Amino acid sequence: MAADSGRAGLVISGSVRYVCGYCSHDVSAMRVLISVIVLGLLIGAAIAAELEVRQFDRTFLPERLNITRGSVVRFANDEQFTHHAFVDTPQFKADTGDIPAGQSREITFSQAGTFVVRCAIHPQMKMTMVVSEQ
Ligand SMILES: [Cu+2]
Repeated sequence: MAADSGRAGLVISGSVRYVCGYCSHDVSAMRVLISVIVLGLLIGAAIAAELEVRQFDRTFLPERLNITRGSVVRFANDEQFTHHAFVDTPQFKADTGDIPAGQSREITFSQAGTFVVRCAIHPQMKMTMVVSEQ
């Protein structure tokens, strides 16, 4: 890198640090920024994964999930046959309809409370959704 380009190595504390030619920011600062973005995406994915219930082996996984009111929970059918998910209580009712093999449907839990989610096709399938106020 030519010294007269204005992007020459900058000597700080005896080590050479280069400046990005596009944005003039220190490259090591860019690395930190990229790391923060990647970490944010990973955390975002982890949070999103928490609001997913999988249907497998004729069970809901997890069998109990704590969420806040207004959360959208995705019910994903990992099995080779159709499942379903519904809540039918005086306070809150929701129904995904049939969920074909390999597909998913969402329910928005708009009411706080503790609700049993069931599959209309397999009566033994149930899980508990604990919905707290935000
Ligand atoms: Cu089922």
